[in-house]
Amino acid sequence: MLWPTSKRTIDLSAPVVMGILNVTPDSFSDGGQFADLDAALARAEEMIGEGAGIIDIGGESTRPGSARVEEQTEIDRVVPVMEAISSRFDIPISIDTSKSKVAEAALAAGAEIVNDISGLRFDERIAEVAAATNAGLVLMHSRGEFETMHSQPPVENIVAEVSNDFRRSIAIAEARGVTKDKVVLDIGIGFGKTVEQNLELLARLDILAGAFADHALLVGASRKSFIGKLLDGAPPDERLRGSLAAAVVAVMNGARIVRAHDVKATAEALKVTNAIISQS
Ligand code: 8Y4
Repeated sequence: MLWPTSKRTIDLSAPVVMGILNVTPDSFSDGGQFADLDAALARAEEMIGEGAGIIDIGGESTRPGSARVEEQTEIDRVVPVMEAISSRFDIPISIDTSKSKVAEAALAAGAEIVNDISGLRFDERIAEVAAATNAGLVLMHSRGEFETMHSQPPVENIVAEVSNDFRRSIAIAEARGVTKDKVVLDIGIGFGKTVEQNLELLARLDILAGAFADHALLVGASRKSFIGKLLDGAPPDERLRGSLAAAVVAVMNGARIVRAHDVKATAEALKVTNAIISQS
């Protein structure tokens, strides 16, 4: 399986790790812009050495309780980082945003994939911006508006809902000029889902992989709260082993890309997983 972007074709025949690079301000840092940029570059280089195949960069936190960030603020945060990384390293960069203006600026600064956690529900023009440069487009499933997406009432059949919403997102993307081969789908672990629904989506991912065989699937379970809840309230820095279990199951059930904080551990676990799958 291959994923064409504006700059290259990404080989998805073996699992790919998408490393997470947050450029939201750190309340403990007072080093200013140069220190932030230097830290981002160092982390990007480290993740590349650890086996990342894509780096996902976001300037707006989507954690429960986070406020929306102004468009220009988000652009000012991500663009210098994208320019610095893309000029120094040959690695695909995705822009984690649900705003078309931010996506446009990021693509001009060296990004080649748009990762939209709203699946085109917040700003459909994201699709036009992606189409204009032949960028890759990740359409993630989520429920509710930005402020309420982590507190949605549970739905009766989560696999059916995700499947219906995927169809809707794909139709918008295609209507606005994105070709099918550019679109990767993501079940959106933790976005408006109960612990049980997150588990069900991972357990039944093979159904979605079969139903959407034209599209690669991406899964991001890394350090998410359902893992903390299953591990007796473990904090995010104690969720690595649980995150690896989720990543392995996701790939066993058809995921091609895994979004993760801990790139080295995830890449190793998925290398072994893929060797096993390839032998069957
Ligand atoms: C600790 C740290 C615990 C971060 C939770 C989190 C996804 C995504 C996010 C995903 C895609 C997050 C931007 C939430 N999750 N994009 N983005 N798929 N495609 N929370 O699952 O990492 S942000």
